[in-house]
Amino acid sequence: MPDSSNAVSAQDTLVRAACPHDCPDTCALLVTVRDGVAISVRGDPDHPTTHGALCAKVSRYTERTYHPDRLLQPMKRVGPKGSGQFAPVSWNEALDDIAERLKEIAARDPQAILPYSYGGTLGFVQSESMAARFFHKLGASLLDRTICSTAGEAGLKAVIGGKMGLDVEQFEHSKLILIWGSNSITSNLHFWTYAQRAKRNGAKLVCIDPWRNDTAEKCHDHVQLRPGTDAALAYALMHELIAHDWLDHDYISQHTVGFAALRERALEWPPERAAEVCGVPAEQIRQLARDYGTLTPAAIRMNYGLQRVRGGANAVRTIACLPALVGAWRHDAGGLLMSSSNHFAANGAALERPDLLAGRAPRTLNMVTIGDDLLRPGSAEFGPKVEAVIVYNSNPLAVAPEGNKVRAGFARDDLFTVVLEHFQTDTADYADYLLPATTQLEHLDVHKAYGHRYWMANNPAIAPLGQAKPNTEIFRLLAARMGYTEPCFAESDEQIAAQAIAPDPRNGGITWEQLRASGWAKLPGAAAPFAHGGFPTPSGKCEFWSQREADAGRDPLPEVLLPYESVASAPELATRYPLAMISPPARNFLNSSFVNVDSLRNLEGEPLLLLHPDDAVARGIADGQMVRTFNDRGATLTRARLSSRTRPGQIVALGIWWRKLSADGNNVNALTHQRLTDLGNGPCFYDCLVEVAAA
Ligand SMILES: Nc1nc2c(c(=O)[nH]1)N[C@H]1C(S)=C(S)[C@@H](COP(=O)(O)OP(=O)(O)OC[C@H]3O[C@@H](n4cnc5c(=O)[nH]c(N)nc54)[C@H](O)[C@@H]3O)O[C@H]1N2
Ligand SMILES: Nc1nc2c(c(=O)[nH]1)N[C@H]1C(S)=C(S)[C@@H](COP(=O)(O)OP(=O)(O)OC[C@H]3O[C@@H](n4cnc5c(=O)[nH]c(N)nc54)[C@H](O)[C@@H]3O)O[C@H]1N2
Ligand SMILES: [Mo]
Repeated sequence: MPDSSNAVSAQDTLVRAACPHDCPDTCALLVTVRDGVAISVRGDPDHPTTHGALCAKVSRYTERTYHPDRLLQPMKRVGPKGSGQFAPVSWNEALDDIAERLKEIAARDPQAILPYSYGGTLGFVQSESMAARFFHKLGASLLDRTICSTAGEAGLKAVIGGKMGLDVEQFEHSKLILIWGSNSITSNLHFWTYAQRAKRNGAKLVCIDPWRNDTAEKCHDHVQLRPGTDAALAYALMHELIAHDWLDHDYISQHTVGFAALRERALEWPPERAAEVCGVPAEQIRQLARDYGTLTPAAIRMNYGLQRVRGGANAVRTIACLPALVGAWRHDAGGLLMSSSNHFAANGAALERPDLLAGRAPRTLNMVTIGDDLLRPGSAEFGPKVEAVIVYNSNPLAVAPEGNKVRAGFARDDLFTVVLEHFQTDTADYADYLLPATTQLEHLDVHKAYGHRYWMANNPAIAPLGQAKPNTEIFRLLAARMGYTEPCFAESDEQIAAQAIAPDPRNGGITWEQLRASGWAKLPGAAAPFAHGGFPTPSGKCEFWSQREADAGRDPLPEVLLPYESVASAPELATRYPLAMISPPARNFLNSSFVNVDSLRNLEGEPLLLLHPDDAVARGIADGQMVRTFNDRGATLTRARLSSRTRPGQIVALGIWWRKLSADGNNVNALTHQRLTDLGNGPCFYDCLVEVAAA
């Protein structure tokens, strides 16, 4: 850890970089380097959405990079799986052995090999470029990367055609902002800056969230609904918009499909009915509808928190109908933003080279069900038993649902596991080979964003530490050992980065060469993407009623689907496990990343369970006491915090702690299940019943 003063001096160099983390903000970074050491990471003051400010986590990025526990050499397992006992080996020995093992398995059936990766870095180069080429050429099982956002994506796609929305920079001009299923101060801090400006300009801010999170504390109103009931709330809002004729009839007739059918469905949802389902006062729903129908421009910042339940996609679908009804899309500062991903045109085919499959169609496994899938025997239906897993950019032992099954799967002695990592995570403890990967300061990358509209460049600031290598280089070396000779396996990171930005009008004329120098470049395109319609749906309109959904045998209108596990929808289960648990992110962690950075872990303290005082009293639990949270799938041991910031009947367990840094070697995912969302095959982390008892 560099301890020199981090005041910039004349001999320092300043490197333009980008935050790699799975967060909507994708900040522009300025890294100060002195004598080959990165001494500070700051937010670029000139980048509009970063505006010189970083979150607590990434402002400590040097602490993470130079952490004494960084993996700096390849390691081979010497103890039992899970024991975390390793001995150093050379790169040659590790790569030769891994290639031999993969060849041997592939000779039987390459689908027995599974890549497992997600959001450790969102860079195009270090995520699915060389890695995807490698697994495509191998013919390995494909991975459906569903663990975060695919339900919401499916919901948005059905109604507005894709992950597009209003420009985050416009929110300061909104007069009403609904922060729906998002704890902005924790997970979308730079949006919050715009929301605060709007507030100072007289806008009303409303947070729609089951618990009074830090963001709700600072909004004018908080609609504290039960998890998984958002579609009912949205339909009641429509009911009121229709009943009071707060509608933009001109926008509806020109740019939407299916209003008559939607109207009929919405009229089944008077506020009293939704109030019953959502557990909020009918009067509050009426007021929210009045605000939404009369304050212009009205903007919705919807985020992924509301789609981690059975009806997640349909909840997003229902909410996505609202802006068209009131014509909010006409305004630069109106409409909705969930993700800006599809404003960008990335050249996925060039990066990932699916053509290397050469006509083969390997099975696809869903990353949410890794627990079950690792424990499944081979069968005609499933295909071969999984014999090898290569994990990179992910920590499934901590983040995947039904963690006890995930652990049992990775503990299989007949499973060959390779983990590419910065640290010895919970997953790394189960590796046969643990390979040291570079961090964002040590490698090159190019990023799009899902919360703003800038392409971002990441220039390497320092040389790789120890023997660490970029993911790309590790897969390049493995490809060579497998005998893959296609020229794409010899491409440098620089050559890969240059292909990421597709030559597409959506990207304007942005090129990699320019981007590297400038650090960031904004997409062209109007602030209000749908002011004149032009939705990327089959009809070109906002589809309240979806022919595509009808053709797939599903409800052509958005549906209200209650959770798999809730008192109302699973009364039998609720007699044993009456408390609904949600587990959104802790502010100072990024999923399971940063949990091992001491200064940040100290800010979070220890794994906590927020419990309403009524529920605590009923169970004889005092504030600060250790409690056991349990259901049929598992149990955790955490400290209880009595708080009226949650509802009676609902607990909040902020995540995602490393198991091995928790009191009992378990984390919140010991309790979650592997069932999937209505559309998009996503996880249902916030659709989970439990019971709590004093430990
Ligand atoms: N500090 C920090 N920032 C992060 C992350 C992190 O771990 N830490 N993670 C990053 C990642 S990968 C993602 S996907 C995003 C996640 O950030 P968001 O997309 O904002 O999603 P969550 O944080 O999961 O949940 C946001 C809020 O939704 C609420 N919520 C839960 N269930 C429901 C529901 O049924 N209805 C409604 N209306 N609200 C509900 C939760 O209580 C929470 O306050 O943030 C990114 N940013
Ligand atoms: N209960 C519960 N579970 C959840 C969630 C929740 O809200 N509640 N949130 C879910 C969500 S939204 C998400 S997105 C997932 C996130 O799940 P993951 O994508 O697995 O995210 P992380 O836990 O941050 O783990 C990423 C790992 O990648 C490593 N890494 C980072 N950069 C690199 C690199 O360049 N190379 C290599 N080889 N490794 C690297 C990091 O060290 C880290 O250990 O978790 C999900 N799980
Ligand atoms: Mo996520």
